[in-house]
Amino acid sequence: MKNFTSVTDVKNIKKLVKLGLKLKQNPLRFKELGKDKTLVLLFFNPSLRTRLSTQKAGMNLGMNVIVMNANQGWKFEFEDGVIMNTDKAEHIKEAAKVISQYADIIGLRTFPTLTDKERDYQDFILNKFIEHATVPMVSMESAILHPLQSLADMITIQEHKTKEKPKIVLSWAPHPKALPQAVSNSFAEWTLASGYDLTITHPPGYELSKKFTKGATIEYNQQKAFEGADFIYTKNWSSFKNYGQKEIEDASWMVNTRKMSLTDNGKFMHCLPVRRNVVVTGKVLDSEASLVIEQANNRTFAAQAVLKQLLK
Ligand code: AN0
Ligand code: CP
Repeated sequence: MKNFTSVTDVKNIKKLVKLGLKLKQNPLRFKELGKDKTLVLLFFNPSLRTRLSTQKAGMNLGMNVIVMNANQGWKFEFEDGVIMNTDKAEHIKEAAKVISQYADIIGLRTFPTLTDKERDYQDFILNKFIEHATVPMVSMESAILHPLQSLADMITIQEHKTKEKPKIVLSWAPHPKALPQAVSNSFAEWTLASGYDLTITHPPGYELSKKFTKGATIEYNQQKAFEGADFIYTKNWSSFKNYGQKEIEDASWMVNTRKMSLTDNGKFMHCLPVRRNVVVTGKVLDSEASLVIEQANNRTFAAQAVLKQLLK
């Protein structure tokens, strides 16, 4: 593995999930592996889980970790050949090479514009970093994917599934803000690559990019989708087609205990942060069926598995 940006960077998903579970049993087992190595984490956007769990993962492997709020440094220019006479003080060409001299691995969080679909779906900023960095890069949520979240989700599903091929439902839910499609794209590509049975349910107009959902069943009736499900993964996303827009404001899509009762004793999942009583009722979040805290816990071991592979 050269970089970690998508499930397509992973040779063997099952093995990586197993490694995560092994590291969970004994997080400090490879404490020597990262000795005198430096992990630099750059955040262009807010984070609680990714920031702390990736830092913790590096520390568990014995690495030194430097975390930077990238918006507080010089403003970067990403375009080639421009006359740099605006507010952008530093070109990515120098910046990525400079950071690479201080780092053995670089992590990057960069959200989409939600206005420039082409730029976002090229994963422009992440790929500019990859182009100019000279060390491995780890996506800590890019414009279109969130692979560390999805790996943690696959670890969580592995721990809780009672069938070889569980029925997994990815359900759109309401949210006051237009959000990225990254978590949903990523969850779809990882569940499908893992060979699971995936149903995606959302109001018409919220179809995700086919690039990540090929092989999934699309069901516009949320209640029908929930029937017999083993896992309900809830997330809001803005429209892909009508790019970055909110199509409807339908509170009836909130997940509640009545909908959960249609499942086959299904577990509830969400990447967090989650808006209580908008996306899902507090009752579901506080119920035995909720895996959200364990998902967040598994972020450490997912990141540790990835960093371990990259350090090798
Ligand atoms: C972000 C998103 O939807 O991509 C981060 C989730 C991990 N969520 C919010 O901005 C609320
Ligand atoms: N799930 C997740 O990535 O959370 P943060 O945005 O807090 O990192």
